[in-house]
Amino acid sequence: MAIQTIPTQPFAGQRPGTSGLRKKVAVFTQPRYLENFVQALFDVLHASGSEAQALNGQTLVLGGDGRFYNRTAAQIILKLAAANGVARVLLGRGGILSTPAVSAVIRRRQAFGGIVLSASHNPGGPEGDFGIKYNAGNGGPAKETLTEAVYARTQVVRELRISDAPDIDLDRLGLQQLEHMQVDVIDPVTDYAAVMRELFDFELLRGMFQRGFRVRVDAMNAVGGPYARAILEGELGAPTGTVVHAEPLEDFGGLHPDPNPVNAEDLINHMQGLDAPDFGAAMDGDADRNMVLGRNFVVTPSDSLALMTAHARLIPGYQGGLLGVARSMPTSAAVDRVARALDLPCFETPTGWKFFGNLLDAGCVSLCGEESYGTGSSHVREKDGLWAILFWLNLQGATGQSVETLVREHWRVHGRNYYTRHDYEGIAVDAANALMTDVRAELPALPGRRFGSRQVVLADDFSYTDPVDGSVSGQQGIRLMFDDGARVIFRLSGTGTEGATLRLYLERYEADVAQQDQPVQQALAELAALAEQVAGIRGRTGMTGPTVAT
Ligand code: VG1
Ligand code: CO
Repeated sequence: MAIQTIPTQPFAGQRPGTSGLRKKVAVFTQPRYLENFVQALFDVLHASGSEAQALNGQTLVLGGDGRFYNRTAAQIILKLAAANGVARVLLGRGGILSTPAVSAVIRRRQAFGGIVLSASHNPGGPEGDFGIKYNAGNGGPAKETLTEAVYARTQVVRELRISDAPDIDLDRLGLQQLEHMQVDVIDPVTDYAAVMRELFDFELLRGMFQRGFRVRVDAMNAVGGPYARAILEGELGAPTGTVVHAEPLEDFGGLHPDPNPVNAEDLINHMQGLDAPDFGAAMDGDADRNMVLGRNFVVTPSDSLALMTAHARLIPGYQGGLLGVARSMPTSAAVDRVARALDLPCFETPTGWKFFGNLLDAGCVSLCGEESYGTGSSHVREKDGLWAILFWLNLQGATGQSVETLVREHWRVHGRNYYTRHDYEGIAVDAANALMTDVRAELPALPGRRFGSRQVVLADDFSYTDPVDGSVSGQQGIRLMFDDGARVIFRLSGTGTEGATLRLYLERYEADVAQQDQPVQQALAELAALAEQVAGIRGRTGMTGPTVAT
């Protein structure tokens, strides 16, 4: 066993996006591609300064969503860590840890940081995507200053420090030695389950299952399976089979673990019909996203956040009330109305969980959410799929009401924010950039302009100044806001690996209960047409409509 110094050449394009570095497996498996990125990360973490204390002698957490290349990548990272002065790695057994579990382990064990191996909701398998993300000592995704420093370092990295020791046994719990570094293989669920026990009324949930409350959780052959099984079926007594597609598979069994009504069609089908369970839910590849459904009823993520905010005091972990709430800019303003009613501070951040970190750390907010099926709280620094599922279960238990009744009552009290996201996938990068540039150029001329019954009151490119550290993030999405509260937002995805994806977010408010039951796409058709008029999406992309509408 020896530590080697190996020369390397920089790769172009190793800039992390909305959530870490994501590339095709074929890109990641090139010799030294992963090594370069991780070495660059370690170099930056070694550098002294306010951003990061030295990595030497520290503990890191390591785990991933189990997709293709997860195990190989874990071995490589361990050997790099051992050669770069890391004292100890807490590794999820089999290289497995969900994203929220990494966050929980970092926080509970006061680790220096952690590495998540996941491309989250992106497809897996040899033809699919792989990803890597660094989380800091607060358990949350690295801030942009750090990811930019890592990117800069990848462009000049010339040397790798790596051990030539044999692979460790990823599946054997307990301590192993790699050079001077200790590898502690831990059960992936234990720490996470302890956090859930502190937040929810497990007695109440056990009683629900005893009385025959029926749940179907679709883990989509991804990493959420072992967590949902251990907690729902193991600890709470839900019948075996409550969690389906529960085995994490390297290619997700061909499923696309991006829970939305399109990809989770099987779950949607099960939730319809006379014999449907009381409650259904799905998680994504790394188990940080959630989709929740009642019998014959799909909950929009933005509504989910609003309802959680409204009812938080019914949940033990939040019975003292919330400090405040935050949502990403494109997320609907449903939660804003609840926050106003409860007199809670409400923050609007750019897309990506990393922007919630400072607000959570500073005690400004307790709940956060994104329209992309992500909700979470101050218990970790990631969005958390199973947490959201347990929250909704606890809420149903505490109120005795069904999902549909809860949501409809919410609309009656607060009004309904009709909401949809249209994704145009696989657009030529140049065409997507040109669209954004051209719409941006039109912005000064838009305020005051009428489109049918609506008038534009604000047209800008969202820029965010972090209230805690004052950092500024510009060009976070083009938004058109109208005099009736409606919004149209254009944004390019920062998680894709092929071409560009345009996301078009549409929202309008409906206070009239008699008007709250329209099909969503119909209710927003006028806004979709307006967006087309402003941006000319069809002409520019040659597409006749969105790839997916959720
Ligand atoms: C998407 C979502 C964003 C989410 C991000 C990571 O980003 O829109 O809300 O935070 O994915 O989620 P983008 O840049 O493609 O729109 V996950 O579960 O993929 O880590
Ligand atoms: Co995810």
